[in-house]
Amino acid sequence: MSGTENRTVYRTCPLCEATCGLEITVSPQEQVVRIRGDKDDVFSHGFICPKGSTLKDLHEDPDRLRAPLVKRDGKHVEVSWDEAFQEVHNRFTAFVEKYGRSALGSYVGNPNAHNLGSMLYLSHMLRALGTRNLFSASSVDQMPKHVAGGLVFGTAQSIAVPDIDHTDYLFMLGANPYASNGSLCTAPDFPGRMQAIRQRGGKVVVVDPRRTKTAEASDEWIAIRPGTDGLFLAAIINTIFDEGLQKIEPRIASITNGLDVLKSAVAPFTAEKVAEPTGVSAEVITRIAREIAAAPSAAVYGRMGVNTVEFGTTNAWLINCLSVITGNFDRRGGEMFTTPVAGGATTRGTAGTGKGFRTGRGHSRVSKRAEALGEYPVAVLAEEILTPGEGQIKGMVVAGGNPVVSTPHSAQLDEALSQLEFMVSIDIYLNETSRHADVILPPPSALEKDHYDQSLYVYAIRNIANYSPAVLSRDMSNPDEWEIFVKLGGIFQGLGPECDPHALEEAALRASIDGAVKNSSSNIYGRDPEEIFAQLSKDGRRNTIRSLDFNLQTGPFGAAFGTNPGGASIDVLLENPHGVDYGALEPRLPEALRTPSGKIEIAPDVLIADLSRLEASMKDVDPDQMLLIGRRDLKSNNSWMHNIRVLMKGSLSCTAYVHPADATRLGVAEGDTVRIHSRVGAVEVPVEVTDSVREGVVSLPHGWGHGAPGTRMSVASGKAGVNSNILTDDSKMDPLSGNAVLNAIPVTLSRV
Ligand SMILES: Nc1nc2c(c(=O)[nH]1)N[C@H]1C(S)=C(S)[C@@H](COP(=O)(O)OP(=O)(O)OC[C@H]3O[C@@H](n4cnc5c(=O)[nH]c(N)nc54)[C@H](O)[C@@H]3O)O[C@H]1N2
Ligand SMILES: Nc1nc2c(c(=O)[nH]1)N[C@H]1C(S)=C(S)[C@@H](COP(=O)(O)OP(=O)(O)OC[C@H]3O[C@@H](n4cnc5c(=O)[nH]c(N)nc54)[C@H](O)[C@@H]3O)O[C@H]1N2
Ligand code: SF4
Ligand SMILES: [Mo]
Repeated sequence: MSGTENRTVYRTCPLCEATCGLEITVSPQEQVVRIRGDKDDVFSHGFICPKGSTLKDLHEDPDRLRAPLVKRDGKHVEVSWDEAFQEVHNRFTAFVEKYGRSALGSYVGNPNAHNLGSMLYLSHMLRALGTRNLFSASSVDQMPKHVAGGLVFGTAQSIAVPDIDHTDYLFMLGANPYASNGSLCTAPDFPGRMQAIRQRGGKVVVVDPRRTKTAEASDEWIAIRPGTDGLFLAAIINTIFDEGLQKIEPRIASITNGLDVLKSAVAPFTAEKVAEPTGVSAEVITRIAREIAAAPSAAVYGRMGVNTVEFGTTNAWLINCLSVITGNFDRRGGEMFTTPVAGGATTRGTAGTGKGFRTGRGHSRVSKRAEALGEYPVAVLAEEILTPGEGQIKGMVVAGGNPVVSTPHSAQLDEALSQLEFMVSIDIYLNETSRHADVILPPPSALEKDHYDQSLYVYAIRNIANYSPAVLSRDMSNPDEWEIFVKLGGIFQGLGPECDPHALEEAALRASIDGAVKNSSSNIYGRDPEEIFAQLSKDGRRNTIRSLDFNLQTGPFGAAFGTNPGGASIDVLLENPHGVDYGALEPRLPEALRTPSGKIEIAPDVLIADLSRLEASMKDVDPDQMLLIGRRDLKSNNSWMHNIRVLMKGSLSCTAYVHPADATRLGVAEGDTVRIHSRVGAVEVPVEVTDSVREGVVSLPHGWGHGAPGTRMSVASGKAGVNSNILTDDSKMDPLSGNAVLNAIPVTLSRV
């Protein structure tokens, strides 16, 4: 593109789940001049956080990889794309001949959830690998929500979203949207929306061992002992039943199985009994139960702090239960399912019934952990690599992930990856994980890719659609990210390094069209596949935009290729660069259910049975045990944005928060270095003494610990911090989902 004037374009920020609209000014020389919030964005209305404008810095970061790297004699050297794919082909072919595909593994990281190319095509590559050893960041994150939602409502995507814009009472556990901007609750300007609850006379209660900014901005902070939310939630539910405060809507009661089972199963959890282990008094528990029951509407929302603990799935489930029994499920101001514009598991197939959900279709080789969502828990990845025997993982493909920093007992995984005989990373940096790769394939920067949040809009507080074309055109000799995945898929299928990703993509799209026209629940049932393909391909469209158009047109608001004029399509989104708002969430039950019974299964056997483990956990609570919890900072993003200078200068740093009483007991003062020791490792880190953490709790951010040899992140290395996952324990897990335990880790502290 050329001209003499700046141009202004709009692009959704891909950095976190808030999906803020950005207004980006680009000079005639194709330089980004300015990035600010898009005030006309239908969802974010101009909101932006300090990270949003750094897409320019990210794009211009000299350390960001622009060409593939191949490891030769232990050093990464730049090669051409042809050479890189040839290298992958050669190494892959030799590897599979020697070990077979069962020795392959893969890990998929968080940025893929923010990436259209990944959403549409990553699965092609994973299938082509032909291995069951699939891992992802989901099992250090939200897997418990998928499992609980799946068991109760029928699909892994059956995760209800708190209707924060309309609620009268927000009860929030283990979430810090003032730093994270919300998660599995896509809501740009979550803090502003939270304040609006209070301004309209509602109440916000935050349950967190730390007085976060979110807690400070709420009406009430409950400083729970880490890891004990399950007891707290069970006691709230029990209190509601016990006092007869349940008010289950008749509409919901008639489609819910197991309410009586639930009621008797929570009976052992009285407020009096759980008060000591949770550190929350019986009075507070009882009052909160009454408040939630009495509120005109209440939304219960739990996130990382209640998902990444030993009772992660139980917590996610109890939150659903609390919502159902107080009449808040599937109604305005409570929790509802989104109607994703590009479609999703709750909009496909037969309305109101389905195959249901289960885990355990296969188990990991070494410690026999159950599969969930086609994956094994990433906490067992290192042992799968390190333990000899049939099926031992000896080769890995890592896509947009940094498990060496982000998964538990990370020193062990670091060692394991160094022993692999074949490793490919698709990554924009040479970092702690990709340094182990034989070949690193860097996708273009975010500004050079088109964008649509197909994944995050599934969990948004409104039904939104917003498509952004690439802001800057890329050097066309560099493949787009989708192209890397499809090309690798071709290579892994044995089609050779010359295979054409465009042809493979077209074949896949044609297969999707063929499937839809034969599916009686599709809005294009019975149509001519050639006609559909021709419409999608108009104006020479292909690849991401074309596949997305297919999803939009066949989605719940879809234009259906002419039969629903004005319905959702890429044409409509191109005409609306600030996005299209398809409205607030609406009740969707029973239509959104996909359980075999067509009902809400409020008391699944596995969850009920596991309550005995929850009950037993009460006696394990040791009030003198120091517990480690995590922390996020607004100016940081997991492990990979510490190379952005503007974010790193100033207050952002890696420190341990310690309560003054603990500091006195340990003899440490502000700025001293402490050694934190867990079962699996130890780190040394400066202390900040603050009463914002509960006594007995130490808070350390994750995503740090840079500067490893062979990495290329000059800014991050200059302020390296320590990796908190050196301390987290890979042997601890939520048994129901396989999710890692990242919070409530027993540690000891000593002065250095
Ligand atoms: N102790 C502790 N550990 C945690 C957490 C915690 O709270 N506490 N949080 C967990 C959570 S919620 C998550 S989601 C995980 C994240 O875990 P990961 O996904 O493994 O780690 P990230 O830090 O997100 O690393 C992303 C990687 O993708 C690369 N990247 C960035 N953009 C792109 C792109 O556009 N394309 C490609 N191909 N690569 C890109 C980055 O360079 C980086 O290597 O960490 C988890 N780990
Ligand atoms: N700035 C920024 N934004 C991000 C990210 C980031 O790294 N930086 N990461 C993104 C990602 S991948 C995700 S998944 C989301 C996560 O989004 P959130 O879940 O909102 O983020 P966290 O800051 O991890 O919040 C978890 C809270 O749980 C508390 N907590 C710890 N243990 C317990 C416990 O046992 N019980 C209770 N009740 N609370 C506990 C912690 O103190 C913390 O305040 O954020 C996303 N947004
Ligand atoms: S809140 Fe998230 S989506 Fe919005 S500007 Fe910040 S990083 Fe981007
Ligand atoms: Mo995450």
